Amino acid sequence: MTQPDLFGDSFARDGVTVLRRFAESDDVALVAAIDAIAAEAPFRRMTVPGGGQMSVAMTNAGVGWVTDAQGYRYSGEDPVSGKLWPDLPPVFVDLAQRAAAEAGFDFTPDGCLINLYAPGARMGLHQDRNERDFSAPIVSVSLGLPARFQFGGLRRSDPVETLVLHHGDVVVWGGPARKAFHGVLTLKPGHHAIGGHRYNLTFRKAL
Ligand code: MD3
Ligand code: FE
Repeated sequence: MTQPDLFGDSFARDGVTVLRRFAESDDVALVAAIDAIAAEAPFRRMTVPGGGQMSVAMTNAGVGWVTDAQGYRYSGEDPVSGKLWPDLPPVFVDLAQRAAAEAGFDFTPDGCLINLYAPGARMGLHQDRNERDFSAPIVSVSLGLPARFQFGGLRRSDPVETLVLHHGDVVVWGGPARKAFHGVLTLKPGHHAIGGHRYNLTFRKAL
């Protein structure tokens, strides 16, 4: 029998490229960019079509992902302010392009969804399928407290593997991985130099 991956540090699935600590040297610039975005478009806990409120707080740069009673969609405008989402900062675009290139993709994102997990926040198993072009990968960047990320298959009922994502880890999700079910287990409290929370940036080609 295969040994369970207790440390979550090895993970091999078709279409998944894990770049450990790839973003670590940019962390200060990334957090400053997040702060600047959040000053214009504050983090908010969105409502899902079923009427519940997400535990993860979100904001966006570039093309933004939103949910409300009407459903999930991408939009150029922040529904809270009625203004365009802040532009994608160059430090975001550059990082996403370099990470995607490591995985063999020529990728330029048009949007970034920024997730803020306070302790207790989680994200249930879901697929990302509001994007127009599934040949483009999604690039994810983790900052702050570690998360237990769950990666399944093409059916909700498929078994999931747990991958621990640490500060600075970047993952490129393309090809067969792009439509896989995934989620994040409840964030445990802890201490980190950037604060007692976790950010996840997901770079997308939404339109
Ligand atoms: C695999 N975010 O924003 S990042 C999301 O940690 C989302 O906040 C999680 O799932 C987070 O939609 C996970 C890793 C990730 C992101 C998008 C994916 C994995 C993915 C899309 C397709 C397949
Ligand atoms: Fe997702």
